[in-house]
Amino acid sequence: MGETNVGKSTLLNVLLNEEKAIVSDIHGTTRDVIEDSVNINGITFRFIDTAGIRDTKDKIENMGIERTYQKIEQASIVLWILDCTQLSEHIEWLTDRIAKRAIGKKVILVFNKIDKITEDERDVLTQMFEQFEGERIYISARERINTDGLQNALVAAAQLPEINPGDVVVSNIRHYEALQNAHFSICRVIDGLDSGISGDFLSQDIRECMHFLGEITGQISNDEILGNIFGKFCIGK
Ligand SMILES: Nc1nc2c(ncn2[C@@H]2O[C@H](COP(=O)(O)OP(=O)(O)O)[C@@H](O)[C@H]2O)c(=O)[nH]1
Ligand SMILES: [Mg+2]
Repeated sequence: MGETNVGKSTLLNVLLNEEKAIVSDIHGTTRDVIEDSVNINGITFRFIDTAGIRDTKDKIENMGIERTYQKIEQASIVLWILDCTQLSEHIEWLTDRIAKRAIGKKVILVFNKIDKITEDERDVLTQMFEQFEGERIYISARERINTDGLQNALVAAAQLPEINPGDVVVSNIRHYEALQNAHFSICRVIDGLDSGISGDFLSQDIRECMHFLGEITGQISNDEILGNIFGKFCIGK
């Protein structure tokens, strides 16, 4: 999201590697939401290009702006695009409109059109946004400067857990559920030990934990598991 003409649609096209959205220097070109998915480093991102936020009397454009606000609320990561050459009095106005809708989301400030400013001007920008806590990144969407840096920032913001070669990966949903249940019962045992409850109650939870582990190791085959297997493999009982 961002104001009109900052380069949101240009960036969408770069990220999707396709001329999906219309780019022009006319303010208010994008009036409706344009979205598509793309895979970056194994993660599927759904990018949503929105109508630029500005004060306008145009009824249709205002409907588009309302949709922009709705999309901010739905998004997990908000890319707030700013035009380096047009950092205006609007920033405060815009902050008011965005901040309250982006609570709890990752906000990345994307300074676009760095091809048009000098190093010194960039330093001034950094100072202007000093109090802003979110991550910031400098790019040129049109000239494709540091757009790969933005992609890396997006992957980092998605915060998927890293899988290392030695890690155990649970790929079967039945195993996953059994492990979770085993975990819950063993937590109850630990709580019970802490509060000093009697051995009878503890053994009940320990037995339950063993039962769930047994569902994985194959020592227990109850009706539920059979039901699960028949359900999954479409074999008649
Ligand atoms: N110099 C420069 N111009 C850009 C850059 N990105 C977009 N533009 C231009 O800015 C204008 C508005 O772009 P657009 O993507 O339609 O902006 P939107 O309204 O935010 O979607 C167009 O003329 C683009 O060619 C950039 O990185 N550098
Ligand atoms: Mg646009």
